[in-house]
Amino acid sequence: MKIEHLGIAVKNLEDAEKTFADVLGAASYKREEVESEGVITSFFEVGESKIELLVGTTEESAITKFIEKRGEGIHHIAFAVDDVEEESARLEKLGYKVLGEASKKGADNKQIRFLHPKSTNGVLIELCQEIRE
Ligand code: CMX
Repeated sequence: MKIEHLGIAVKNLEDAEKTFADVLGAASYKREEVESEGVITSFFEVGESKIELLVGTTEESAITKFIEKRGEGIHHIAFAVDDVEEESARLEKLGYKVLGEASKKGADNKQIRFLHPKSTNGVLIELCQEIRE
């Protein structure tokens, strides 16, 4: 439906929050830890989309590994979808490598699922659906 957010892997959250607040002219509106993913996130609004800064909190965190291997930078693109399970099934059927057995709860009240970057031109794609209570 739209680019929900761009995920950026950073080494130091405070420093990166200052940089992006300077660039965007507005401060981060929230920080949220996603313990199951080993990350702390920090969000900025950019029009109808967001920037999500991500710092790893454990050695096993995908963000820690990403930074070790590739350095800081754009980590993923998240597309807003109406139904994450439906979209995952559609893409799996088309032969894309959809990660995990099912969607899981991510930051910012989203149900999320990833497509492996090796099946999508080297770009990690997150499908994310707003959780409707
Ligand atoms: N973008 C592009 N390529 C990436 C990548 C990324 N973000 N992360 C890893 N890769 C590459 C690696 O460099 C490696 O490439 P080579 O084989 O050429 O060296 C390859 O993918 C495999 O990397 P790996 O470290 O062995 O990782 P896995 O295959 O086990 O898993 C991945 C890779 C991308 C699915 C996983 O590391 C990941 O990032 N999962 C998403 C976790 C995440 O972002 N959680 C935060 C959620 C917060 C929220 O939004 O709610």
